[in-house]
Amino acid sequence: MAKVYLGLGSNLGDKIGYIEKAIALLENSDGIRNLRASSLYKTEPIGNVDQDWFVNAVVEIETDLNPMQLLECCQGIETKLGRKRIEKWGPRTLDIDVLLYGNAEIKSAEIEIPHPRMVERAFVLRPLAELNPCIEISGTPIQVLLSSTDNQQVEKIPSRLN
Ligand code: GSY
Repeated sequence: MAKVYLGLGSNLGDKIGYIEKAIALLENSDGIRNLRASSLYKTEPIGNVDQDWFVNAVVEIETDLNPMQLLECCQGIETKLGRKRIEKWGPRTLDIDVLLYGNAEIKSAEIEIPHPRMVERAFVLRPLAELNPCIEISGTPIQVLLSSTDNQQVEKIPSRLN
C-alpha cells in the first residue's frame, strides 16, 4: 500500500460542496483506504489571477492503485462532479491533483510526481502541513517551503462541525 497525497480545488459554483462530495467519493472508491482530509482553505488564485478565489484541501490516502489507475480514478470523480476542461488555467468546478505517491518520482507525458508546482503553492503546502507537519518534499522540509510562500493568502475555513 502506498501513502499518497491528493490536492483538491474548486472555484466555480458550490465550491465547498464540490470538495466535500469529492472527498466522500474518494473515500468510497475501490482501492482507497484510511482517508484523512485537511481543513478546507479559502485561497487567492495563483497563475491566472483574474478569476474567483478557490477552496482548496489536501487528503492523505492509502492505496493499492498504481499512479495511472489513481489518476484515472481522480479524473472520473472530476467528470462525475461536472468538470469540463475549458481553459487550462481557468475556473474549474473541481480539480484533483496527485501530489505525492510514497517516495516515487515519475515523469511521463501523463503524470509528474511529485507534482511539479506544489513546492511553490501555499494552497497545497498549508493543508499538507496540517496533515503531516514533518513531511519532506524531494528532501526539503515542508516548513522551509512554506516560509517562502508567506505572501500568498490562504485562510482556514471554520468547520461546520465546530
Ligand atoms: O490545480 C490547481 C488549480 N489552481 C489553483 C488552485 O487550486 N488554487 C489556487 N488558489 N490557485 C490556483 N491556480 C490554479 S491553476
